Amino acid sequence: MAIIEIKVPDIGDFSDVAVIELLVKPGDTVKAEQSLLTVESDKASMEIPSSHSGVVKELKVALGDKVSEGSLVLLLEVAAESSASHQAVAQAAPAPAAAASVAVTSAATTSATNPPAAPAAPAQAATTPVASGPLEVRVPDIGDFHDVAVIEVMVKPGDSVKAEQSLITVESDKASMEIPSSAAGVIKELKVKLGDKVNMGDLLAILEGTAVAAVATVQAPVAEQATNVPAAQAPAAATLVASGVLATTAHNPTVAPIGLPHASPSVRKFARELGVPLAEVKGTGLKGRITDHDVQAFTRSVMSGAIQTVAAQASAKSAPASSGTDGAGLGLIPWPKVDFAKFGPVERKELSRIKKISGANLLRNAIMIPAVTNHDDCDITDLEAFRVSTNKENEKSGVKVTMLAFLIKACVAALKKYPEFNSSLDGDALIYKQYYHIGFAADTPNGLMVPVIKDADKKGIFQISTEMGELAKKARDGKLGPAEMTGASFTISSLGGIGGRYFTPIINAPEVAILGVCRSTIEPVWDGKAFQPRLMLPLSLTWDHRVIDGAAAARFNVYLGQILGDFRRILL
Ligand code: CAO
Repeated sequence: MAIIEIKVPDIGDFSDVAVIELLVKPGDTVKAEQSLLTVESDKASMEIPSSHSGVVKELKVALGDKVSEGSLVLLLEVAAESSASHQAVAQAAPAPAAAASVAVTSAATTSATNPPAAPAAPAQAATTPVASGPLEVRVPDIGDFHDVAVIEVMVKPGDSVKAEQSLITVESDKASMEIPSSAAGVIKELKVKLGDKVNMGDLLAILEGTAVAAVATVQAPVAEQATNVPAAQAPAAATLVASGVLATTAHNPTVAPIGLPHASPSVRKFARELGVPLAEVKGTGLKGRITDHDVQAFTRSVMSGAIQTVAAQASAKSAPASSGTDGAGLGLIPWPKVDFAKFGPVERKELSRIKKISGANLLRNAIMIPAVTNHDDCDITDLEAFRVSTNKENEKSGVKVTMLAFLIKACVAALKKYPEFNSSLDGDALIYKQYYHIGFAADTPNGLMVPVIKDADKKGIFQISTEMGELAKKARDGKLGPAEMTGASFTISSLGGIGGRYFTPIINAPEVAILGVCRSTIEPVWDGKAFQPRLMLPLSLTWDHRVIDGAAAARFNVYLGQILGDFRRILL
């Protein structure tokens, strides 16, 4: 075993950079390439990994310390032969950090065997005026970074930018850096978006306006150092190339860079993987820095319901209809944006007010309820014959009885037998309703409405039919009052007058079940000896699995079928 000193390697022109995160402590076993600490300048943060496997004996830096190339970071206990071989490597390579007894692999260079970074040389001043007109801004030489993700886009088309103003932030798993514009002008077109992977030379933006090519006496960026290409060889201004990471303004570490939460690249990566909005996480690290523990704590709070993300609050508030949501609060990928006009003529029409309201409710109910639908058929041959004869008998009354009125009565009987279908969830409790108010979906020119037949258990088929007719007419005329649409304990959605076989209706929360009914048809039914032509009614019962189980749903449907098959059972 041997103790070796781990020192800050060549980190380019960064000197006196603050230690903002300690990722290890004495006693920790670290692997080669494992990050030890995070340092940060005003434009970039980077993690300093260990070049060796071993056990941390002693930390030589504390949070907030300023370090530069060669600063002692920690003492590491390593296997003796490992120490010797590393010494050899370190000595073989032209020393980027001559004083280092053991070089730590640079976050940017990632390999200790890389040739050394170019000495920090001021980039050449190039204040040559550039003719006005479109100018291409490209990713500069960012060293060994390949396919780095754009994690932030700070400008948009139409924005005026100054030379050296940051345009985007890119991030690898070890470092993040801002890419500034090397020229002043107006952003005409952005060529990258969040999540894009970029490489040196990729086109970032088209800039318009009189501009001045890259800036004088700026220090060579860390990213450029990483390429080990002397500054003199850096891409010239054939096209306007954004210069690299620049230290032009004083950095206040208590304030995150514009739009960029104050966290190290690995923490940001961790947050991205979990879908955590870092801007909402309170940092408990040095000067408000967000640590991985903060991200974990935030995630736990969201999962336990203790807090809601801003996106979740916004989507709950606006509860947009159908395609109106971008799914952000759910961590979903964004809603596809398609220019339909590209494929043919189109016309845009706003959704009706009712569609917007019902859409928002349907969306919430579809997402939040673990719903299951049971399909079944029931024999209504005799009931239909009774309905037809009843209507004939009462022709003069002006009241026409449809199957829906019988369905309402049959459902009330089933709800009485299986009361959980007539309940609502209230936290961890169920509210069993002692009343039977049945909603029925009504198709209106403005969209779906659900009038409610109150106290259906106390009403006869004629009264229910009469009320249904009145309420359906009011719904179609847009004259339903709020009281006529609220208070349902169970809902029926009948498409029987239209057609179809089965469907999966969406539960009308806070109810826990809904019955969908389609058009009855004559079907051959085996009676044990022969096929008989029977009028079969397709049923689709959707239920909330938090409250109801599949067996109960099957029993409900069977019982409903028995009643509709022989309505006398309702008296039993
Ligand atoms: N099988 C066969 N025929 C049926 C039937 C069924 N299950 N249900 C109704 N019918 C018949 C009726 O007997 C009537 O026949 P006649 O014209 O010969 O008398 C015809 O279909 C039309 O009935 P209706 O629809 O006017 O009356 P209803 O009581 O069945 O329904 C109402 C009333 C308001 C519910 C209905 O008009 C309606 O709006 N339905 C659409 C509901 C809806 O949109 N649901 C989907 C919600 S999810 O988006």
